[in-house]
Amino acid sequence: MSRQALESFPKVQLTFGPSPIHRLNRLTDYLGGKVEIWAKREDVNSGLAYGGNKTRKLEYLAADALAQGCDTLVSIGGVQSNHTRQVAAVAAKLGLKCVLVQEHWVDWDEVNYEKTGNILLSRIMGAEVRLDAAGFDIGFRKSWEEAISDVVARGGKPYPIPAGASDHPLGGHGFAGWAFEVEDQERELGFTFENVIVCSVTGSTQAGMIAGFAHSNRAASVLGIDGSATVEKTWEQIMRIASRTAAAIELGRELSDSEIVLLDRWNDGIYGVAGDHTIEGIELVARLDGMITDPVYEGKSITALIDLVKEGYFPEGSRILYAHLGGQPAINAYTTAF
Ligand code: 5PA
Repeated sequence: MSRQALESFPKVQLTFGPSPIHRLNRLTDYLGGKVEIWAKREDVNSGLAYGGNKTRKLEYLAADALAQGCDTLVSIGGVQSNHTRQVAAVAAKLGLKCVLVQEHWVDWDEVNYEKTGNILLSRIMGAEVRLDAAGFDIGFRKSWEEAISDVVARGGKPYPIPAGASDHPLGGHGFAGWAFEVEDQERELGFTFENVIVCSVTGSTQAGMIAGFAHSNRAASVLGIDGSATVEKTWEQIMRIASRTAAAIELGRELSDSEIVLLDRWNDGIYGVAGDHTIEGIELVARLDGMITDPVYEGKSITALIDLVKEGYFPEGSRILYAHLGGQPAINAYTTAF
């Protein structure tokens, strides 16, 4: 039922199609070989400015923007937001204008922080980039509302996209589709994954997965790894978006609290900065399997996965799926972390 309901929502194809799944052989061996580590690669899901998890979410929001006749995508994030870079790419691809509010979410004192990585790519793609002094918050912002009203004042028609394309009626749809896609890929592989590991900040990636997997009662096997360090707020946002998405795709029941799993041990106590342990995790996976993860998001979730395997959290013989959500361009703004 859920799957057909999701398919009734219009979508613009922005990804290449199903993202690849492969085994991380050397990491699996390094961790003793009793638990198999696999990765599903949203970091290579599209040819649009390196893609990532937002590109998959934006397939639904972009269709809505076009249907409403909007001419400008307006969104918000930190200075090194991956999300805003993906919004800029989608706007370029669809021939729309783009206004981005880039807030001071992270105190990272590196000379080129406001010039390189994601923000550089957004500028190259022609987005209007507005730097704003406000700190980290996944909620709605005044600067964002101003950006929207400025577009209207200029005679444009804005399509507002909240932080991470999350707190939006269509925010969870992309990753509900991801869950169904995993189930198709599992059929081809001939086995099912015991757990999915995913980094959560604004929440709709995990929320979508939960709504999608809930139809086969697998939602609680999605282990969210908090990267926000505002854990309660993120948990509540995941619950809200998962419930909204589940209703939209006709799950036919309420979600329970136990289906929203958000682990808080790996956020390093702060959004946007990696501790030594996270840096070790990033280097380990890079050196073993050539897989690059970033200090803000994926480095934290891959480190969580490594620690959980070491701690014996997963029973022997488990196959774990690491959702790689992208984020590598930001590394260029974090050279001193390495
Ligand atoms: C982001 C988010 P959610 O926000 O959907 O929970 O996803 C977390 C996440 N991994 C995980 C990567 C690489 C991400 O970019 N990034 C935000 C951004 O502005 O880039 C929304 C915060």
